[in-house]
Amino acid sequence: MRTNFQHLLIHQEEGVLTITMNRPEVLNSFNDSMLEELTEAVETAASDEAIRCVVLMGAGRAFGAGQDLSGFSAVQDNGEPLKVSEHLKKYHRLIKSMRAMPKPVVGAIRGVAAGISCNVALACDLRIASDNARFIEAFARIGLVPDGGGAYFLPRLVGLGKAMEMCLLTDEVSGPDAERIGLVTKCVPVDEFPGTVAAFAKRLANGPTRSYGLIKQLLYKSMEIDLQASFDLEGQLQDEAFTTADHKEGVTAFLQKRPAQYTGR
Ligand code: LHQ
Repeated sequence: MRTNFQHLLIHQEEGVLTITMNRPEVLNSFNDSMLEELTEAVETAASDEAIRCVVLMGAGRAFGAGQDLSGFSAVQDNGEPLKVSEHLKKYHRLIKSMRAMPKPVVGAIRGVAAGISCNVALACDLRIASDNARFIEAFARIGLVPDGGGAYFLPRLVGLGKAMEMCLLTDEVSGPDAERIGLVTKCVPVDEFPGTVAAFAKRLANGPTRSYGLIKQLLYKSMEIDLQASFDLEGQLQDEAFTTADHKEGVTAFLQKRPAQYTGR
């Protein structure tokens, strides 16, 4: 993994890759370059066996404020109307890569997560929030619809009623409320946030990584298929999990009454 990104900070330690979006002066809102760099970092992490958990966070006081609106206009430089759907395909690639990543992706949300940054946070497998977190489905504030998978992820996480409320009213959801409605795994005081995120990520990085990757596949796919198809998929994935070194280690450790030492293989 290269570390010389213009808009990302990269830190790798003990199986945890922390990617920090780093445009704090504009609350880490996305320009093209940060979006491309983030996609590259995520896709590189996917195939790097030394990385067993990815943490995504923002530098400074925010997670992210969505698309950088200062450089974005409905009319392009050449006077042609902008086809936003073409631009959105770049976000879709990022989000699909996050979901397909065969290891856990943790969103670490301190401060505001608005617009498409909120939805990138929702695309993570798990989320930890600080108590000053603010989740805002800000799109309707500027006359847009939720993009970046918000309409897909949000109702699945919190139910249609709450999702509709967040998208139509665009009111902020605080970190404690996000924990209460199941939008995040845990909300902690902001001074405990770095330690909590690090411990959470380390726990995941020390887990049975291949099993985690298969669990992601099974849960995400099962949201879209019927019971029989889910049974078929669970059989196929369990056949694969059964052959892993970590499964063998887990059973051996259980029988020997000791903690398992997973290697991610
Ligand atoms: C920003 C931004 C920003 C530039 C804060 N851009 N500078 C849309 C269009 C097309 C294609 C793709 O998809 C999308 C999806 C989207 O993401 S649409 C939604 C875009 N995001 C928003 O509408 C949120 C805009 N930002 C805000 O409403 C506020 O900044 C929030 C509520 C996020 C935070 O408020 P505050 O904590 O009060 O901070 P602030 O407003 O003072 O912002 C600090 C600075 O960051 C400020 O610059 P300045 O030079 O005055 O210090 C802002 O202009 C800048 N900033 N968001 N998206």
